[in-house]
Amino acid sequence: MTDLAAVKAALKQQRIELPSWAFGNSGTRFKVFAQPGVPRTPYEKLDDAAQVHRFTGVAPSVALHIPWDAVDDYDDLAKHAADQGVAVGTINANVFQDDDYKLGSVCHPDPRVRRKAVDHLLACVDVMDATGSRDLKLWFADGTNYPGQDSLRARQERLAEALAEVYERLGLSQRLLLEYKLFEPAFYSTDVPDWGTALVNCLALGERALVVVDTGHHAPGTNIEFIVAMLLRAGRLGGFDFNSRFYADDDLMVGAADPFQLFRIMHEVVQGGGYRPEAGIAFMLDQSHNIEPKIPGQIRSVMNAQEATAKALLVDAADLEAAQRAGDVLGANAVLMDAYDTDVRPLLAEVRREMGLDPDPMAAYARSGYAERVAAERVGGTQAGWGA
Ligand code: RM4
Ligand code: MN
Repeated sequence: MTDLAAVKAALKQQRIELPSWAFGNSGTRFKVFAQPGVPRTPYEKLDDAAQVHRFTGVAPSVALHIPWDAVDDYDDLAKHAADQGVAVGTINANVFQDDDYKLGSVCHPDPRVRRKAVDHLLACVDVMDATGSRDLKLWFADGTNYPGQDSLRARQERLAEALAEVYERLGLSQRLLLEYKLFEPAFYSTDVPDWGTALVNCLALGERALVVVDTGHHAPGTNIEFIVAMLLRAGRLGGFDFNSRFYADDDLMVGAADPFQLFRIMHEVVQGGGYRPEAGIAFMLDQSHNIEPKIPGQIRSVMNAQEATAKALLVDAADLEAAQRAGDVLGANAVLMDAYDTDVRPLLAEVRREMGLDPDPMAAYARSGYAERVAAERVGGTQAGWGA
């Protein structure tokens, strides 16, 4: 029997980090569609993120992307976040939108460009110092489009060298999270394409170097929960960038494409001890709301993550283990499916009520009038966007 009180307690202490870029305009390489009321500054992005936390109660931190969220005074930005009831979370470094980075950033063949990229990563650590952020998240667009274009091995040397310099600069309570992605924008080779490459690099750096699993960064059919189990075993799972994919790196709402996969991932997290706060795993969203309204898109995503987590917490671990040990294939599968097939929405509504929240965050946000208010207030200026 699963202990319902313990499940509820675990759901109340869940933490999901929101991406600042989810609140700005975004799109595909074909078109970025503007929406009314979109933030014009990093401050306004934090205001919007605070709404998601206000109605869900489990999203108290916001990841920044530098330079998209560059400001003059990071202390002041962190103070503004606190005033809104949220905190600045992970710092994401952007070394993929400058003309200099055409052939890569930290793996670029020209040492001048590599220096520029590493200097930006070091500047991101300065931002972390000012905001009190724990994690520096690195994703590199580096790779090649044509066989022979550059030496695959030399690029790995350059990558290792750059990462070592950044790792050295981190404070003892700061961590380096290395994210991998199968392909895109490079189409022939990518310098950090998979969890193996990310893990090998992290192992060489030290114990505060950890791998990030972006759920959208795998080939179709990849068993992501297996990767999660392996990284947890190795003590090197740093966090997740949650989103959904149907085809490539679609950045759709988590749990929208494959809620069963999300459940299986959360099951491995729970069974592997990764859900305990001491495990330090960062559960982040990395999404773009290109055609749907952004704040409700984030609220829905947080709710989807909560539902998958609730189901994973409902798995009867003792029954599952007994069936597994007995070699009871169908019995073990049934234990898992019983949890997955549970409608956890009433349980989550109860959890929210007990947290002093509205049981229906989507409806409560819609009623709040926030969307209408910011659409009226935020006229003039330049809307934030992901800069494509
Ligand atoms: C990348 C990767 C990074 C994200 C950028 C915007 O594909 O997922 O995590 O910061 O996109
Ligand atoms: Mn990501």
